[in-house]
Amino acid sequence: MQDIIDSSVVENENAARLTGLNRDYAALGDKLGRRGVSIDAIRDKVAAFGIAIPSWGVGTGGTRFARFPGPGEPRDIFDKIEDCAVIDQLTCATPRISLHIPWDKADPQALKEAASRFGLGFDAINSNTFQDQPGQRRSYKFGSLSHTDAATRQQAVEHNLECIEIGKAIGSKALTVWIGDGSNFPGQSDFARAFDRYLGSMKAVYAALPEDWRVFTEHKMYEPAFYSTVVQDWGTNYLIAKELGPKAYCLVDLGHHAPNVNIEMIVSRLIQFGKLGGFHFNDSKYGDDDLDAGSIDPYRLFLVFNELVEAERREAPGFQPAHMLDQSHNVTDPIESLMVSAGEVRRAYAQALLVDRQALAEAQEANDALMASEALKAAFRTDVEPILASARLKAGGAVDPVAAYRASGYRRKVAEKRPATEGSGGGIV
Ligand code: LRH
Ligand code: MN
Ligand code: MN
Repeated sequence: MQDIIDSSVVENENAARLTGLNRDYAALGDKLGRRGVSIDAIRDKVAAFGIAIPSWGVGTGGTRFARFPGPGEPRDIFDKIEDCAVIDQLTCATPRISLHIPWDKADPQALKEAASRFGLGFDAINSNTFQDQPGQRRSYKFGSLSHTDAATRQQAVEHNLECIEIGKAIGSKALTVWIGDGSNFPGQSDFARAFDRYLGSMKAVYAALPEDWRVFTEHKMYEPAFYSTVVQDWGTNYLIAKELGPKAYCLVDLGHHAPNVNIEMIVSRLIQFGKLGGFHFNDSKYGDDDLDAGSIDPYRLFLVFNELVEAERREAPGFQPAHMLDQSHNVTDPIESLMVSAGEVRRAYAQALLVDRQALAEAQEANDALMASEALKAAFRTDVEPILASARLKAGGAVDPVAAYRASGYRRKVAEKRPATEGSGGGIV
């Protein structure tokens, strides 16, 4: 397996931090031991927890108003795979990439070879019928899988079938479908008929899924349609998964809800009824901001993981969620953001593993609201960084991934061979 960052850089950076880490790990281990928790067992669970990197996340995303690209932007999917390899080399937390078609379209064999050189695999494959592509016969301006025109729907179905074929060739085991279909004016669309058309199209996609595949449908309350969206919330998403059958699951993108919506409760409901497919992790203050995971409301991320850990503990039927990031980086180096975000997701997982489940259950039974809340807060307040760092170190990664990345000069080096790209306005202002 090939390393992109010189191993001596990582070793030197780690050596400078080793004594401190060992002391912090021992102190935390002592503290957890008094609670009957084995720090090594938590560390091993964290080390086994992988998060998929979205291929589109390693380029500067920008907003719909402008994009300010940084130096050394990836030119194509093969550059993106290399950037993903750097993230995984240093974090040892991101073994798979989630591709978006047609953005990442290339010879599947070449994709597979490029990824496996770095020990990477592919997670869910994403279809795109929310944009028109050059030379496309029919436009998605007024919808895709739910379009009023049967030929446009058929084109969108065929695109999803092609994604399944590509996914099969590269070793994906799931298709994620998000559509921008909806309306901008009251009356523009008949809600029921549009949903019927969508279900009809998705049934055709579902029928083409291989035996061991799953399909994830992703809900989103608004944007690009600003009055109504065909797959607008978890309720509609659940109906879809139920209508389609056992291979259909709901995908929860944290940014796709109204502000203050209780997402952890949505997660609980989907788990309870065996339909949680996975996540697009990110954070937001206002809407689908696509900010870095854990950067605004880490407690919410922890509360989501509290549900996941509880489901894992009770071995909830059908519980096998896919964990993917879906972020847009506007002002940071995307590699740094993704490394930190993968760490934040693991942090929430580690903290949730520390919840005293018996104390929580007893407080719930006794209607002791304060102690129930404290059981969660005690775990959330624990600084689990030594656990995360130790998991990385043991797997051959960096104690401090951002420091090692900066010391490596990777961005400067790729900037020499990757030409600068132009920033662009969204053109919607
Ligand atoms: C839509 C979305 C969806 C797309 C991605 C690029 O807002 O979250 O997952 O595929 O962004
Ligand atoms: Mn998403
Ligand atoms: Mn989104």
